[in-house]
Amino acid sequence: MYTLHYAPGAASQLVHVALLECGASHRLERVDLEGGQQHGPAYRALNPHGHVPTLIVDGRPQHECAALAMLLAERHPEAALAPMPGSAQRADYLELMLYLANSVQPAFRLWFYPQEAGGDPTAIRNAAAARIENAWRHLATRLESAGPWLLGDAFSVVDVYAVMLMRWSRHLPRPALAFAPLADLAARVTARPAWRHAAETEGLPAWP
Ligand SMILES: N[C@@H](CCC(=O)N[C@@H](CS)C(=O)NCC(=O)O)C(=O)O
Repeated sequence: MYTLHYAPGAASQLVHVALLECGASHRLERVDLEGGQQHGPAYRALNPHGHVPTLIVDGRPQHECAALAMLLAERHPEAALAPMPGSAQRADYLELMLYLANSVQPAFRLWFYPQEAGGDPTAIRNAAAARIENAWRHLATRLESAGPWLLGDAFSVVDVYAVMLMRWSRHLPRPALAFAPLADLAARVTARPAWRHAAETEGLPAWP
């Protein structure tokens, strides 16, 4: 039994969808980000960064949404959420997960929390939006040449991760859905029962 500390529509959504895709037994604990619960001592004891998600795995709190999705894919191989070591798609899988985690998600952090970077918030947000738009271009090109999923023929946690981030761009100057291959990917992922169930449980407004 896993416990996911989450906030609606936050980085925890990737883990929530992955748990459902795996059919893994779990319970949810909502963290009130607006009320600052993530900064309180009880939550900081679980997650010293004061971020969601935190996933309790075998009694231990674990962090980082990308790592948690990869861990779940590994612990539940029957769900086929990731290419296993030695398979042909493994290198692309690792590359894309780390690309989303290292290049795309941090740009969203700058967009949503420009004050953390210091400097002029408008300039920081403009730079973040440009980086995010470049990422959409890169992913759209990839899907055009080798779709329909980001790893080609097989759905994986990479698709869920990308679509979660795409959703975050809905109020940016050029949202992901402006790119036709990405809009197609969003439609595929959000039609899956796991995404729909997570979105409903988290109370997210309809998207796309
Ligand atoms: N690197 C972390 C980042 C998580 C993160 O930025 N979470 C945001 C919500 S999407 C958060 O907890 N924000 C609350 C805060 O920073 O006070 C991960 O990928 O899990």
